[in-house]
Amino acid sequence: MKNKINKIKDLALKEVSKMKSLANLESLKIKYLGRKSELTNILRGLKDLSKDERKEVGEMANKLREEIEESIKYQVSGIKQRELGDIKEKEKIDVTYPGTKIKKGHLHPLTQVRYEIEEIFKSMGFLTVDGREVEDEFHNFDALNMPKNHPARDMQDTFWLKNGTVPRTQTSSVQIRFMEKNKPPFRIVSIGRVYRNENSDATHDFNFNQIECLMVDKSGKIMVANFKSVVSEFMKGLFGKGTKTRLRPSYFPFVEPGFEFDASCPYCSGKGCRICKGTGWIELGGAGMVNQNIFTSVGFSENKYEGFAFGFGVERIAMIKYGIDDTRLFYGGDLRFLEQF
Ligand code: FA5
Repeated sequence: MKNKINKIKDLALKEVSKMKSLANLESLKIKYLGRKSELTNILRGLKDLSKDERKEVGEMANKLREEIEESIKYQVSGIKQRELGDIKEKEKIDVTYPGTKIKKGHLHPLTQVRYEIEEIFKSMGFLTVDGREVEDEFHNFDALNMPKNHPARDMQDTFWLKNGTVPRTQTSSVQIRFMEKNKPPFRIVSIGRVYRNENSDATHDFNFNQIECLMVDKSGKIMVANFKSVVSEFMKGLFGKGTKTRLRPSYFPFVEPGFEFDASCPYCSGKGCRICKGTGWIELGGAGMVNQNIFTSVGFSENKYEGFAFGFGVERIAMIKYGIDDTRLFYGGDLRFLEQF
């Protein structure tokens, strides 16, 4: 019996010491200490031994049991230590290692220009207001002196929606929305998207941004001279002090008289270059003194107020400012283009 115990001891301790995984150790524990193990059998059979033998074998078997348990515990803690070490090694953080640079985004060039424009107008006391991108026919056309069948509607080919509304074709609709709720005097500026059923080319798109500006006061207080001075301040703020402006007669149903206004080309200082197509001037937008029909369409009495309005394209301004020769680049999503700003 004593030999048997010694044999079990040799085998068990050897096997335990070689074991490298916790799962295998658990099987060994069952093999040597479980209910069906040889050692448990020996302990169970003690009652059949003589008194002296029982004492001696009992002590040996119990001692071995403790030894095996101890050895398994020791082995388990060794394995756990090793695993922990591996995790530490794997997850070790080297604080001296150079970090991964997080790529910083920036505002889209059109947004940058928009903020710049808003700042310039703010400095002249203009309030920035929002408009609606989807408009009804009244605010986009009728109230702006462009009733159904008016030939001027042809200049703004429109995406009509099934319910009779339109993605607005011009920010001039903001004039009407604002005057429906506010009485003069006021000076406002509004910037936002407009949509027209047009083919895209280097200077045209079906979706672009416009700036609308409106200044109104009692009759006799606002003249074309005020408009010229505001526009010229704006141009100087955007393109530099030397920039000149000029007006040319034009027609828009919501102004009388109407103009188109140009800025001297900031690239050649008016001498003529590729960007201004040799003319020395760049056309920016439309303008004029507010037609009295617009005031009456929002419920103001005729001839009580006077004011000026102008509107032009943000993309065109950004193109001139940054020397960009194709408006479609703004919407192409090409990072090689966008990262230059
Ligand atoms: C208008 O839209 C008038 N509402 C402007 C106005 C406001 C006149 C207030 C008088 C008083 P027009 O259709 O010309 O006008 O457009 C104004 C500007 O928008 C143009 O000068 C140009 O800069 C820009 N623009 C027009 N069509 C396009 C297009 N398809 N793509 C890019 N920009 C455009």
